[in-house]
Parts: sequence; C-alpha cells; structure tokens
Amino acid sequence: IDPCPWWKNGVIYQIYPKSFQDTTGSGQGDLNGIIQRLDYLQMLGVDALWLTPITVSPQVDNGYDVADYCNIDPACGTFADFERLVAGAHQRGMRIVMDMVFNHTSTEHTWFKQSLNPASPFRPFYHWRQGEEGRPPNHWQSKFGGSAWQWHPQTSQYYLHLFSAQQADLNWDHPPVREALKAICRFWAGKGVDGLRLDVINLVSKTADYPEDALGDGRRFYTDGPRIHEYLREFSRDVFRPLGLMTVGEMSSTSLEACRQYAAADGSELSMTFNFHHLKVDYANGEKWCDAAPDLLLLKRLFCTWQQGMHGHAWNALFWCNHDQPRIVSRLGSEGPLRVPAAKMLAMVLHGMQGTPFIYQGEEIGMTNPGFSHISQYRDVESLRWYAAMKKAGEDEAHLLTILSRKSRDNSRTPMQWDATDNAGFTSGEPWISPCRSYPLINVEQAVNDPDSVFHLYRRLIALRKTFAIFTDGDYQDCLPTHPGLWCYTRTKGRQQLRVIANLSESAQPAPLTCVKGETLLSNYYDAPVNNLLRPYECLYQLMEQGE
Ligand code: TEU
Repeated sequence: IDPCPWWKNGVIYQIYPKSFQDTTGSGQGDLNGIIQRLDYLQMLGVDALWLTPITVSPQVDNGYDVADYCNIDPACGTFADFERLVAGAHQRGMRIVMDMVFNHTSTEHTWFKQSLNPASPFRPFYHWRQGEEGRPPNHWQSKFGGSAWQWHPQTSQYYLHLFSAQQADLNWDHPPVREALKAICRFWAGKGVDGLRLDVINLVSKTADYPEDALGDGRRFYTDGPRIHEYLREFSRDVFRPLGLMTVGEMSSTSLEACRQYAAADGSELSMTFNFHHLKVDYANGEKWCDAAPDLLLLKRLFCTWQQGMHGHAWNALFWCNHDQPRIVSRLGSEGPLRVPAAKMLAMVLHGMQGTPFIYQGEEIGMTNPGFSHISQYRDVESLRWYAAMKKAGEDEAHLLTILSRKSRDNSRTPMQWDATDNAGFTSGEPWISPCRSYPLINVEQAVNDPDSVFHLYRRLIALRKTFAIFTDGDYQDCLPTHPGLWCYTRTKGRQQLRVIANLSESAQPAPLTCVKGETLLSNYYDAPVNNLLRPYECLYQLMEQGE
C-alpha cells in the first residue's frame, strides 16, 4: 500500500450538480455548467471533485433514487458531456469522485420493477416480507417518516425502504446483488472515474429476520450491521483496490470503533469515512428537528475523540457542510457583519485537523442559509414529509417554519451564487429552488476580486496542507477542553508543532498565554491579537519548533 496516496494531503470539493450551474435555461444545473466552472475550481486549488448523483432518476430524492446506475440523467447532460468533464478536470489536475447509492434503488429501476413478480430472479434483490395489509413485519421507521415497510397489494407482501417509499432497499445478502453493484463500480472506473463516495454504506447489512423494536427504532439492526465488514472487504478486494479507486463511505450513526475498521490504514475496506456526530451538537434528545443551541464543549470533545482515536489507525474525512446539512456559518458562526471572520475561523479550525477536508459548493464563499419563510419555497422530500406530519399532529405552523429555516436540507441546496446578476448567475430560466437573497453581496465574482475574502482564505488553507506535512501527519491535543468560548489545539510531529487558536464566540476573549508570543502562519484578521484579546471569531495558526 502507498503510504501517502493523493487524498492524504488533498482537498475534495463537493458539487451538487442540480444547484451548481445551468447552461440550458432549464432552471437545473448540468454537466456543461460544471465544465464552464472548472477554471474556477482549479484556481481554488482542490484535488478532486465529488459529484452527487447525476444518473437517471425520478428525482424523488434529488438523484439518491437511482433508476439506472449506468446512464446520465438527460436533465443533467449526456455521456459525451461527462467525458469532456472528466477530461477537463484531469487536464487541470483534478480527479473525479462519483456518488454510488448502493443501499437502495429507485422503485423505477428495472430490478425493482421485475422484482414485483414473485417468480422473477430479481425478487430476492430486495427485502420482500410476508405480512397483512396494515400490519407491517415490524415497527421500523423510515428515516423520512412513517413505516419503513411499503405494502404491495398485488403480491400481498411488504418491501423495506429505510428512506422514501420510492427508494427500495437492496438485499446485499443475495450474492448477485453484490456482483451487480461491483459491475457498476467497474463501469465508472472504465469511464475514468478516480474515486467513489458510498452513500449510507454502513446500512446495507440488515440483521436476519428484521427483529422487532418496541419503539420502532430499528437502527441497531442495520447500522454497522452483522456482515458489513465482510462486504466491504469483498468490495475492496474485488473492485476498489484492483481499480485504484479512492473510497469515502458515508456512515450513518456509526461508532469510532467501526470507523477504525472501515477506514483502516491497511486499506482492507475503505480509504476514509464521513461520520456525523459533530453535526448533531445542536440536536435535542437525538432529534434534529428542534432549534437548540449548539453545545460547543461537546463539539470539541467529539473532534478530540475522533482525531485521537483515528490517528495512526485510520483516516478521517473532515467536513462542515454537505447537501444534507444547513450552512455552517449560519449554524456555528454568524450571518451578520461578522460573517466573514466567522466563516474563515470555521474553515481554519477544520482544515487544521488530520484527515481529508471536503468543501461543499458555496462554503468557500461563506454562503448562508436562505432563511425561507414559506413552505412553498421548500423542495426536499424529508422536509416536506416532516412538515406535513407535524401539521397534521396540530403543531404551530410558524414554529415549524422556524425549525425548517434552521434545519432543512434545502438550506444548502440553493443555487450557487456566481455573481450579482439575476438568479445569482445560476440560470437564465426559473431556478428549481429559489436563490438565497444575499447573492448580490455574497458571490464568487466578489470573492475572487477581494483578496480578503473567505475564498482566498480557503485557497491558502489548501496550499498550506500541501506545504507543511504537519497538517497531514501531526497528532492532536486539545489545550483548553473545558473553555466554553475558545478552541485551542495543537498538532505535533517530531519537534514541530502547529497551534490552532480560535475564538468561537462573537465577543472578544482573553487570549491564552501561548498565542501572545507565537509566530503566526495564518490569521483571519490582518494583524496580531491586540491587548492579549482574541477578537470576535479570531483564529490563528502558529507554527513553531519545540523548545521555542
Ligand atoms: O444521506 C443519509 C443520511 O443519513 C441523511 O440524509 C440523513 O438521513 C438526513 O439528513 C436526515 O436528517 C444520504 C444522502 O446524502 C442523502 O441526500 C439521501 O437522501 C440519503 O442518503 C438517501 O440516499
């Protein structure tokens, strides 16, 4: 195994194609739009582009309901476009990572349609179970609300769907399913793809016979399930390693122990894992749909546990934002006059850690939540289902809208803000989802022209990771674990030490002694800390030889 593969000091940029750049006036982004923006991405300096699903889909869940794994959705473009995109990215030194949604298919997929016939060889591709109408096999709940079982009256059976009813779970215990999925990996590798992002991959192995849970929470019967490591080792042996594919597994509600195995340094399963514990610090009793304040001590503790627990054993993916999460600057920073220092501080804290940083489109210019105020502005299946269920239960509409404006996945799905022209330069047509009103001020054109923008700070962070090996290799120590307003950690490699000192709050804080005398490698303010105070959201990187 290569001790330093490209992704260990690389940075990956996530593109949500539907909201990136439209070139046809359809109101939806397309592959040609990504091609148009390759020079911009190269200027940012990222090593790879991860595209969320672009394959044929009825779009119930924006492409995560795949109807054909090996064809491009016509709304997105053609294979000729895709080939030009791959070539254009490669020419500019950027790799391509594709999203593989292997836990489930769309119910429009031919496998599923054939499986409706109990005599078909495709019947065992899915989780079909005996039952009576109105009495599903167990009380497991779908992640998008309601029962995880859908009744099929023609054959008097239920099928399992952990997400929407139009996303039927594949039965990985049936070997032909795994062979069919490996063939899809080979197909995309043959198209020049360099890596795969594996959607909810730790949910694919279900406990035999689907045990009942009295409260309807079946998660322990399929999260990091009984055969998951066996399956990942098999895929690694048969496809990931022979094809040289980087792999990042999206892990739902996983554990550190499981990730140490999934992303183990010997490469026996995956290259790295996404986990979400750090993005649940503003949940209340495990519930995302609330407007609780973030618990910053818990946030620091979680990062410390994962940084130290993975160090030397396995590899982390680092991220604040993706297409399922509200914008981080709205969540942990500020949308007001302190937006720029806050966005920069959050970037510096994350990019100071060990792992491969992922940047989600718009994060690099400090895009915020759009602050939608009406239900008609939302598009996301999860948000709309939750809202409908709560309204039916008699909840106050204004309160529901407040929670959606903070937690809905649509917060990150608004069009990329390119410039101050109509619809943020995203489309000449009617955008599929409204742009955030801030686009005349917050946009790429402005950010590229302003040397002090969030964008140029991200550029520097990407370059630093390539210049100083300590970002890749150093260990992690939290210096002030119980401080409520400061985040201060070190990365140490031999005699060298990187100190990251951040003020998480919007008020000035007394600076810890160390940062007053250290030499600054990077700051989100122009000058050194004044009067031993860290200004609002101030953040410093200091690099020193030990003994100094
Ligand atoms: O997400 C999986 C996932 O766990 C989150 O979507 C989570 O369930 C949700 O945000 C609840 O708050 C992946 C994709 O990233 C997501 O877009 C898909 O909807 C989902 O899988 C199903 O494919």
